[in-house]
Amino acid sequence: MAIRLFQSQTSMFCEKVRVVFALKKVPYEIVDVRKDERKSLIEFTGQRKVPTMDYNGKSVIDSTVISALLEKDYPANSVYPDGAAANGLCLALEDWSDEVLIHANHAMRRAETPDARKKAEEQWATHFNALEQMYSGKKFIFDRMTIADIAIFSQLHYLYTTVKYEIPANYKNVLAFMENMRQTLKLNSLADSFAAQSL
Ligand SMILES: N[C@@H](CCC(=O)N[C@@H](CS)C(=O)NCC(=O)O)C(=O)O
Repeated sequence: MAIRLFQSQTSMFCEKVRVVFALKKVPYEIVDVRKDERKSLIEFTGQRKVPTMDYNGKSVIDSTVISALLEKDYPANSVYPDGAAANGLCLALEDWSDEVLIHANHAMRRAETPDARKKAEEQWATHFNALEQMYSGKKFIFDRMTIADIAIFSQLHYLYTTVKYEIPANYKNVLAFMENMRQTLKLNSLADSFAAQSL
């Protein structure tokens, strides 16, 4: 039995999960769903979404569920903070990133008129303002890198690599966070997607 990750290299949710696998040093195989237009994924799970994990024959869908399961079965190098209060806040921030920042990414990517672009930039300004304060004087939101940082990084990284929008220079803490993540994940450049199997 083995672990397989059905994924696509450009998906931000897949990148989130790849970082969790790498931090925890869990060996896994990659199945690139673009190679067969998701045929093997649909055969295995009856649905199209990535990331999906084949966990020794059992299908596990959704980056949040996959990360939580890996944490339970591979608790070393935890990606959640200590203590229930911090953990609850971390889960809320993971969800905010996955469910809210994703829409700002889609809005920016799909903006075809100056008005739509302006609205997307306004959405991002709201989020950058929140993030700028979250990362004030901190490398990570909690006492170590957690799933909240990883989820936020994945969305901001997608904004940079795929949407081709650069974080404005006045958000110094957000830019410092991205540079810190780049170094921690050993990326040569922020233009690269995270591909390492372990850190
Ligand atoms: N909440 C899910 C979101 C997953 C998701 O939206 N995946 C996209 C790629 S980024 C996908 O596979 N879309 C294809 C589809 O829905 O058919 C997660 O965290 O894994």
